[in-house]
Amino acid sequence: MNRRQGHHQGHEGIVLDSTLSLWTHGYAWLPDLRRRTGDKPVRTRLLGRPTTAVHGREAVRFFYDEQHVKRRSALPGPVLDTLFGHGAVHTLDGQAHAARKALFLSLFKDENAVAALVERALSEWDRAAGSWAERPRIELFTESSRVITRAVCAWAGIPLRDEPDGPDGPDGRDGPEAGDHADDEVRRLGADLVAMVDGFATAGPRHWRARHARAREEEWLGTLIEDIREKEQACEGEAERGRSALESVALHRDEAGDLLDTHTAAVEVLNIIRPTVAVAWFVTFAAHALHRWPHLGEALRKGDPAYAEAFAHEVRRFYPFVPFVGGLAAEDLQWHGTTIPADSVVLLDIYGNNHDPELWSDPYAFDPSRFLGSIPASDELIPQGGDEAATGHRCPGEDITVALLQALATRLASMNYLVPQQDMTIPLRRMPTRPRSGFVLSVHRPG
Ligand code: MYR
Repeated sequence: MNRRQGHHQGHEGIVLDSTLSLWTHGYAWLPDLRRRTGDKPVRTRLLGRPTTAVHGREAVRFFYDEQHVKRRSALPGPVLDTLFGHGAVHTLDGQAHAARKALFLSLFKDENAVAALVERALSEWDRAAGSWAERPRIELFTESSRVITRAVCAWAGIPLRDEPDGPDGPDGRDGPEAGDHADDEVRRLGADLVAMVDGFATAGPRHWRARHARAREEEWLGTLIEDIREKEQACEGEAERGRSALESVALHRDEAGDLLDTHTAAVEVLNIIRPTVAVAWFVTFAAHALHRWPHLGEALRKGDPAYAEAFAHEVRRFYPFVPFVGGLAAEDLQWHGTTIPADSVVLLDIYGNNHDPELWSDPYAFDPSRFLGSIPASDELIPQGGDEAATGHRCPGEDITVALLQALATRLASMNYLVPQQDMTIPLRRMPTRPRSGFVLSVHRPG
């Protein structure tokens, strides 16, 4: 684990590039390589670059030490074109990262803000559930992504667009309560946000859908940001009022005191709303767990928040979502007898960690009670990254994820529905994966 000025050792040339194997094996790629190398760190090549994959609690601390691993230039172009966006907080280190991260922390680490978002999501869920009962079947993944899209946009102060040239106004926009047109907009925006996540790890049509989705939404959010900046200039000198998340990003100043350029600001607004909508993956996994192990529903319906939180943690641990996270070695590093050359890729095996028998007893058993009565350590449960959100690169939206998931899973467990025959297999070769059917259910009309 010591850093040192060493030599690059035999990394190039003899190790075959694993990129194809990653695309064909998906979540099993790193765990398979690890089984083959025994306890040694996995050495391979990814997208032509020498790569070392590490795992375990000590590896989490090693990986998140900024002296060891840097983010700048680490993320492959196709991942930025789709998932995170160019110029995103995920690509920053040091002071620039700390200044940008402070913006996300101010929005996501405020208990009242988290509670307000959960409340909105619950009322959107209840409203939508009324309409689900009118339909023979619904697909939970898509429906929950729309529920969360509507909630997070209202929460973040993002007005949902009207139809172009539609009847509701000359500027082509309207508020979140705008009825049918806003419904269309929720459908489109929700689908675009889902597409950005769905297309980051494939070279096929899903990738292109993701790129188009990102381009479309970056452009739209850019116009909203410009509007806010113009209005702010016009109102200069007026008393400051509470800012929405959208306004906070539009008016955020970086470590040099400058506004973000419009494109980067749009990227960061997407980095607020897209991961929030990605909670739909976990909601769908929660439905899968409730179906597979019905006694969990009984426990959730008792309404104990500690159990609901434990359930949410277990969904995030058990089901495959983030496969791994990566960065570049900041300099030549030593890791358990292996030299990691400067500028080579370092991966932290998230899926492997979540199922590591050294960390979890019976890791392939779904058991929320493993999280009852103990708060998981920051280097132990890392489905959304390790270390601390406040000082490092851990996901700042983790509290929101847990709070939303526990609230929506409890609502789901309390809903009266049937699960028709369907293909709910979760293919590990697909990244990101989910039950193939999207989890179809048939909601009973109350009364
Ligand atoms: C989100 O929308 O931000 C939530 C989804 C996060 C998936 C994270 C996947 C990380 C992949 C990193 C690839 C690194 C390759 C060097």
